[in-house]
Amino acid sequence: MDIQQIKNMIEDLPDFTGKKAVALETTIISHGMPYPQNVKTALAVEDEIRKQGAIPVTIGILDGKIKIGMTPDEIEEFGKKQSQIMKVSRRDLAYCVANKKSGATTVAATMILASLANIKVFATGGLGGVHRGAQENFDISADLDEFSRSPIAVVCSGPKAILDIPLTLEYLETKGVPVIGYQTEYLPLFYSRSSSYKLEASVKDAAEAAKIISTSDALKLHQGMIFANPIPSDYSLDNKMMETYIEKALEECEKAGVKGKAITPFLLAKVVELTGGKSLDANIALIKNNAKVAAQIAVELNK
Ligand code: PSU
Ligand code: MN
Repeated sequence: MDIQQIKNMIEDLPDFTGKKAVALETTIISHGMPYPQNVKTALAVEDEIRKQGAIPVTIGILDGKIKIGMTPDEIEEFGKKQSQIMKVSRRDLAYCVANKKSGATTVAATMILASLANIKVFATGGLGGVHRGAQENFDISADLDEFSRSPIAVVCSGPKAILDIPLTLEYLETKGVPVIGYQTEYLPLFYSRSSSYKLEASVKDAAEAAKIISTSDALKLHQGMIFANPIPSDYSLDNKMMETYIEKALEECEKAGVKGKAITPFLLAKVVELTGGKSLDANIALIKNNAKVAAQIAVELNK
């Protein structure tokens, strides 16, 4: 593939301006969940979006070709190949495309590609953020900086619980990123519905959320925002109990000497193991719920 071909490929990307589209990432499929639950979840999430009258757009890179709207077969392939597929964040994008590799996009990379296709809303599980011990290990997810670059609203259940939550909130504040509670005044903690972190902003429904997105665009802020949507109560796990599992997972991560982008997938898999699959059920429930809310916001945005 030469540079001209790559340029043509990007010009050929679909344009979702004025369409009720919801972007979906692929790292959660390939690196965030085991097979076959990952594929089943990815397809169920798409259905959830269609049910609300919106268009699901799963994003990934197949042999160097950017796919904005993957087919069920392509999703199946990503789910099966798992870590054989590159985990692609902002820094990996150009390398992956130029070398015709297959890449599963993180929140950051999905925000970039979704914005290229003029998608305004994106649903995921939990955000990357500032890791515990970041004062020493400098581990801060590229997801956070992306919010000050790509103009897309991300519906999630808060930062992943494995992170340092207060530092993540501080970082987002510094970057000027709105963190808005969806029907809650407190930050949801991924596996758990609530926390003691009081948010500065909240909305009561999708119409209010859509109004903030349109206002941000009208003000030409050209940045993303976060809608933090709590996990459904039937699946919410106890904060304190999860903390003990997370600490154990962090210890094992350190012992195994896991570094860089492998850390988050390692921790998520460890927590699934330690909770006997309960955290996986929670993760599946919350992402479906986020997809539903994201679709409702996309519908409101295009009224
Ligand atoms: N949330 C999940 N599962 C995941 C992730 C988030 O429930 O697999 C992924 C997302 O793709 C997110 C990435 O962008 O983890 C963050 O990785 P890192 O911390 O290495 O930036
Ligand atoms: Mn990291």
